[in-house]
Formats: sequence, C-alpha cells, structure tokens
Amino acid sequence: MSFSIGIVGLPNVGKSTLFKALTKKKIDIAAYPFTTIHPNVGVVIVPDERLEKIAEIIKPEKVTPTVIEFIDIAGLVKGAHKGEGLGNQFLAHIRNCDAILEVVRTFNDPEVENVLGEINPEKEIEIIKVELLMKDLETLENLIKKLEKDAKSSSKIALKKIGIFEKIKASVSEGKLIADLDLTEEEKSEIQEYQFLTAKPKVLVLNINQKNVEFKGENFIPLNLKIEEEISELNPSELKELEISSSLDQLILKCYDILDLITFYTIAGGKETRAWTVMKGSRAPEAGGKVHSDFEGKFIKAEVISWDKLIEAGSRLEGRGSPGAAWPRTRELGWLKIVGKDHVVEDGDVIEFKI
Ligand SMILES: Nc1nc2c(ncn2[C@@H]2O[C@H](COP(=O)(O)OP(=O)(O)OP(=O)(O)O)[C@@H](O)[C@H]2O)c(=O)[nH]1
Ligand SMILES: [Mg+2]
Repeated sequence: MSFSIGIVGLPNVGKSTLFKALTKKKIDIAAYPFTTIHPNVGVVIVPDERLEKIAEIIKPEKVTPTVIEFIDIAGLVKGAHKGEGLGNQFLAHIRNCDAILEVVRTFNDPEVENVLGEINPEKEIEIIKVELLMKDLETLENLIKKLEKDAKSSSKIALKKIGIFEKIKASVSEGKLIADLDLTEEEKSEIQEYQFLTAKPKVLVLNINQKNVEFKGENFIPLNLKIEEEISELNPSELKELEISSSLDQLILKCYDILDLITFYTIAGGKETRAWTVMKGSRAPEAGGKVHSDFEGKFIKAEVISWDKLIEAGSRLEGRGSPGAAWPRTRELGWLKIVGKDHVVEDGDVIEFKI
C-alpha cells in the first residue's frame, strides 16, 4: 500500500490538469465544472537520484522506484459538507487520503468558467478550509453523541474520549485546523483512526499564468499547470532542446516530505535494486513488512549500510565483480552493520533482511 495524496480545490482550478501532468495519463479534461465525477487514482514515481546511483554500482537486472498515489478529486463547492455539489462523496474521498494537495486558481482565462467569479486565492482557501472544518465538526459531534448514548458512556475510557473530542471540537468551532492544534501524543493517537480532514498535512499549489502573483499567504508552490501539462507530453530530448524543465519533481518530493516519509533500499543479491517508503521513525521489522508481509513477524536481524557507503565500496571495486559484488565488499570492509528489531530505519539505508 502506497501513501496517497488527494488533489483538492474548487471546480475548474486545474486539479485534473495537474493530475494528468503528474501521471501522463489521458483523462477527461474539459472547460466545465465537475469533469471529474469518479476519482482518478494515479501512481507516481518518486524521483530519486540515490536509487540511480545505487543501480549504477550494483548493476541489477531490474530497478524499481518507490511510488506515491495521487487522487484527482472532483471540485469542492461551498456547502459541500451539507451535500452541495457532490459534496459528501468528495469529502469521503479526501478522508481516505494521507495528505491534501490543494490547488488554488490564480490564472485568468475567460474561456474557463470561474465558479468564484473572481481571482481571489485567499477566498478560495477560506472556502475549502470552512468546508473541511464543518465536516470535521460534524464528525466530532456524531462521535460525541454516539459515545454519550453508549450504555458504557460512564466508563473511564468513554469519558476520556469524550473529553478529548470536546476539547478538539471547541477549537474546530473557532476555525482552527486540527493539524495546527497543540495535541499531546496520546490525544493524537486517540483521534488518528477517524482521519479528520483538517488533521491531514497539506501542500498548497497556486496555479499561475503570470510571473507575479498577488497572494497574501506563505508556504505555497506557484506552478503553471497548463504549461506543466504541455511539458509532460514532451520527451527528454525535446525538453533539452527547448531548454525547459518541469517543476513537478519538486512538488512530488514536497508531498513525500510533508507526509514524513523516508526511503530505504533493497538489492536482492544484485537481482533487483528497489526503493521502498516508510514513515520516519519506523523500525526494521516494519520496513521488512513492506518488502514481504512475512518479514515483519519473522524478523530476526538485518544487515544495514548507508547508501553512500555502499557506493563508496562499489567504487573501490573499479568495475570488477559481478552484479551485487559491492555488497559483500562492504562486509569485507567491516562497514555492514547488523541490527535487531529496535533499529530505527534511516533515510538512505540499504537493508538486507534475515529471517
Ligand atoms: N489558461 C489556463 N487554463 C488552465 C490552467 N490550468 C487548467 N486550465 C484549464 O481549465 C480547465 C479546467 O481544468 P481542470 O484541470 O479540468 O479543472 P479541475 O480543477 O479538475 O475541475 P473540476 O474537475 O471540474 O473540479 C481546462 O480547460 C484546463 O485546460 C492554466 O494554468 N491556465
Ligand atoms: Mg477535475
């Protein structure tokens, strides 16, 4: 299971255009609101120079990058939480995503209907924010009601839960995003399973068509999505000739980053060099579980080396040796670490699991 990013925004802001550019997949893009009735799910390769460098040293038969999923969600409108537009359906799609990529329109084009009637990024952001907050408020109220109705509502556990939900509800009703609240680790783990919409990490993309964008906000990525879509249809030599490049790789990496994800590698004895994704802070057995579901339970130990040390060992072979020869070389050099269940995986670890 890969991590997923839901592309969210008002209708006709360029969400499907971005999705298409990301996935290079032909999908229905038209100058009408609600082009996207069914969510489109696309798998996108996470760009990774380290993987390429490892593959140069190992020379495997196969190189497999890690991926994240992007989900093209239909446009949200004011009142979505009350079921306006295709409201509740969209909000349910957002709930299933690990993070939100919000697209805001700052491009002017009389050919493309603007549901807001004006270019106003701050207002767009506010509309989306209110819809997500209202939905979370509704979820919280339902949870509290259910707990109170429950015969065991006087139990310690139920009372504690109600207390946490009430506290969060008070902040949400004041317009605060759950992601911005100062919650304890216990409170965070208590609410995790409910996948609150405003608790998700978020990346903001301004879809621009002019250089200077008037926007009073911070932490956003300005992109010309129409141009990104055109770029996505060109091959590398055409891009070189035209001296243009895409900014989507940075966007993909930004999404990876806000999800707190890191990459580790396996080399399968030289057969396949592969990148994998885990949450920062994951331990070795959990990483093993990504590679093979059996590995998590049967994990005994693993051999680990940082990717750059593997490259260094490989470069000392000066082209000698069979595919994967760099790995035993690291052992000879005494650079391989043997780790147990408690090893916290580091970004860039190359791991061989022993079960
Ligand atoms: N001029 C211009 N047009 C754009 C830009 N980005 C998207 N469009 C056009 O705007 C129209 C709508 O774009 P979509 O990507 O389908 O919009 P959407 O956000 O997916 O819309 P819904 O699915 O209806 O919510 C299409 O005709 C796009 O070609 C842009 O940067 N500049
Ligand atoms: Mg769309």
